[in-house]
Amino acid sequence: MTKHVPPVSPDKTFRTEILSGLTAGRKTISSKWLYDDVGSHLFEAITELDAYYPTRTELAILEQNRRKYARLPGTRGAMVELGSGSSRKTDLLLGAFSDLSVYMPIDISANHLKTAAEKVRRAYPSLAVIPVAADFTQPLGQLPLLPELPVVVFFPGSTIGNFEKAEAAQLLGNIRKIMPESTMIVGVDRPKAEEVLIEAYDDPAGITAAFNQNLLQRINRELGADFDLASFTHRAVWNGLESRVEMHLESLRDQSVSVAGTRIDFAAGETVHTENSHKYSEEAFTGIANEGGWRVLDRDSDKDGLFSVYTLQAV
Ligand code: SAH
Ligand code: AVI
Repeated sequence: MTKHVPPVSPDKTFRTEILSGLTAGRKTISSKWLYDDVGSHLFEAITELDAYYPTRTELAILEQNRRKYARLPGTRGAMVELGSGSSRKTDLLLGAFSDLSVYMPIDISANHLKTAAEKVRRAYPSLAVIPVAADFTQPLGQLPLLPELPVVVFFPGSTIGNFEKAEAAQLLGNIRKIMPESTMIVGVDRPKAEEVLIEAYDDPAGITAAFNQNLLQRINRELGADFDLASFTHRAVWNGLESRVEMHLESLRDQSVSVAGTRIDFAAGETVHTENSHKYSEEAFTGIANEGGWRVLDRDSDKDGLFSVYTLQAV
């Protein structure tokens, strides 16, 4: 059974956050809301695209180094995964972590999580699989208690890059507080040529555009809104100052939309900022990890220097 701690997207939280984001001076919606059932499937489709280099690059790094990661103390206890998605990368590690007894995937996308957890259960019958449908930016103290076991936290995908720098350090700090002696394996995307980044976040097949636009469809579905999808377009923008790719939904004309009974006005060219995807140098990520109370043990990258997997120790 999937544990809901606390219930993930009670309509009220979604409604409150969407309305406060759309009525702010600069319209912004947290990227965590991109992941309903449809969004999670679209994300999986993105990971298969030639243009989207992070998934295949991280998978190759994990595969190459998994014997080394299997020597981390936590692998003899419990693995807690943040933003586990399909658990495809996990499967690769679980094959090497033969002494692991508990796997706790945490994800906001409840149905997707349930399906992925069942698959892991079938593949590793002796592992206790405890899926937790939760928003990991909320107090994690409410997680089901782990038995007294060493813990390895797995945080792949460069999902850490979807947070503002200060929030990322705070999130790492919260994790360290509730899992004080743990080690972490965390995937981090690196800065690279702008053309490569824009192609990855505005792919020719339009899957990323569909992923971004699904947010408006979700708001229509769940909040009875009347967004006209043809009047908003996907934009991927490189923000060099912040070293991040930003996703926006740009209004193509002056228009008003009704969201949960509230009228929201858009000017032509105005955007809703829907995601940040930070690209960190070693120096920048080490700074964030240290601020969150973690020491860098090791870093592994592909030969082209596209992506890094760090191992961290809570201090
Ligand atoms: N780890 C997978 C999936 C990455 S996509 C991979 O590397 O391919 C990001 C995942 O994090 C999604 O499954 C999404 O549902 C989840 N997620 C995003 N924000 C979250 C939050 N605040 N709390 C819990 N899960 C979150
Ligand atoms: C999950 N996250 C790290 C992805 C990223 O690359 O920032 C989400 C994504 N957004 C557009 N494409 C993929």
